[in-house]
Amino acid sequence: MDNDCLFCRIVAGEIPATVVHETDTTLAFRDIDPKAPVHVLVIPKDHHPDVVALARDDPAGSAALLASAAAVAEAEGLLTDGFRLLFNTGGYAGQEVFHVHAHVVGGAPLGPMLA
Ligand code: IU
Repeated sequence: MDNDCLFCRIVAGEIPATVVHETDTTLAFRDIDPKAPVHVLVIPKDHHPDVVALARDDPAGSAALLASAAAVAEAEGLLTDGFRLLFNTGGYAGQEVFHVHAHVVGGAPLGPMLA
């Protein structure tokens, strides 16, 4: 755990979040500033700064994160019409929280790309 990391502190229960899915290694919770009717963040409980580090350092954790994102999409009713699964990675992409997180976004037509 990184005590300076917001998402590590959510995993530790120190900061509240609306949790929608949890496994031994992952946690999914609603984004506080949703960009669509459904906007859930899916994270590994272990700290990795971005998806590149996760893929390099924890392949099993990468697979678990994708499986949790798929479970969230199904539970949120997104499989019929589709959804977006997105990892902002680094400054140019606008990554703000440096604990890897998958955005599961859907529930309405999204257009070609998130703003
Ligand atoms: P990004 O991919 O790092 O840009 O996304 C960070 C997301 O974390 C962003 O959509 C925020 O609304 C969201 N978020 C949150 O859900 N809870 C928080 O306490 C904070 C940010 I700070």
